[in-house]
Amino acid sequence: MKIGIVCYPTFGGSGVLATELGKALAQKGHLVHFITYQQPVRLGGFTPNILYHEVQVPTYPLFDYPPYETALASTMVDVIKNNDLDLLHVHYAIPHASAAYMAKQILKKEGKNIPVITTLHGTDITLVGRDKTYAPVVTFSINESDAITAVSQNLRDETFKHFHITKEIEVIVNFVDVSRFSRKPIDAFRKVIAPNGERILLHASNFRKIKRVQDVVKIFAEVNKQIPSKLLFVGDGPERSTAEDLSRELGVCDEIRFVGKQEQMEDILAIADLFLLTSEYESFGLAALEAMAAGVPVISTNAGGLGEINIPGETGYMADVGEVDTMSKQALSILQNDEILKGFKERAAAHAKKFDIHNIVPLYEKLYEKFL
Ligand code: GMT
Repeated sequence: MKIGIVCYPTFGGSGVLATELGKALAQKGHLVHFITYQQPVRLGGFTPNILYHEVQVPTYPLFDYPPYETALASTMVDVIKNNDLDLLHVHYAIPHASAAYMAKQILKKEGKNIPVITTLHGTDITLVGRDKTYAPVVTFSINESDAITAVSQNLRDETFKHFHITKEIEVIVNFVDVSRFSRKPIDAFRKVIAPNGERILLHASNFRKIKRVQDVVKIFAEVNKQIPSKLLFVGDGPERSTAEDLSRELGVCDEIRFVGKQEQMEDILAIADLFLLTSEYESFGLAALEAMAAGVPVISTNAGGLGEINIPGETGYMADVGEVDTMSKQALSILQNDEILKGFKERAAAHAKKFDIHNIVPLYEKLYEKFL
């Protein structure tokens, strides 16, 4: 098949998932065309069967806001026509689903039918998409998609709750390439972070308000009172400085490292003992799944779809949003004993296998085949 994939090219979960999907499809012999404003971060170097088309947005003094959606729709038309694509798969509704609708209508006038599949990822529905400045367009363009998928049962339910959706939404859960994350820890790296064999806790996100990164610092401060430990913060975003301020206030800044955006998550996860995800909402929590695949147990909130991946007492624990004390105790109960930690690590890795790329990608292929 010749498949167009549209996504955000950044470190966010939707872009990561879309890129990994494209790479997996290309490996299976499909021809994949990425249409994005920048090369997706997880794309890596040259891969046969993958082409990348950059959306250029020309500026003009009149534009206070350059019309990205128009440029995207026009690029879609160009790529679909000139490469005779079979279908277009857009990730994250805003503005990809509406740009795809526009491209589809243009191509229809020229006698080409291009099926559009929209995958909903989370904040496109639960946060941004619900804002009334976007909601009518989001509702319309989701309904106009030929197929709609959501990355968790919870997100499917939320979509029906908040939008008037007239079509079925298929749940195709997020996936992880388990083989990529089953890495041996690099000893030298572990020693740099935890020179005296301290436990390593980890949080990775885009540091938006929804992630509640201050809770991560508070949990760590409690854990650190009882167990020699270090905290790694991976990623960057608006709340990073708040987290840094809090770590100084709580006297744990020397035990915390902010390492910024990182591409080699598998190497970082390989040295970690516990992953913390304190979000107010997660449609799925791909970062937590990647942690589990690397054999790292997860302490998370029970918000959104997190309960669909984190099994309390097996792969980690969950607590209500903001329940910092509970999450600190849960973290300690896992980290205090080597044998207990080992058990959680093994079960987390075993559970992640259910979400392995080889189990989930065929579900997308099956969906695509319906339109050929
Ligand atoms: O978490 C973010 O803020 C990034 C966001 C995105 O769209 O890039 O992630 C969403 O999509 C991921 C992949 O499907 C999910 O694993 C995340 O849970 C989801 N984030 C939220 O729902 C907040």
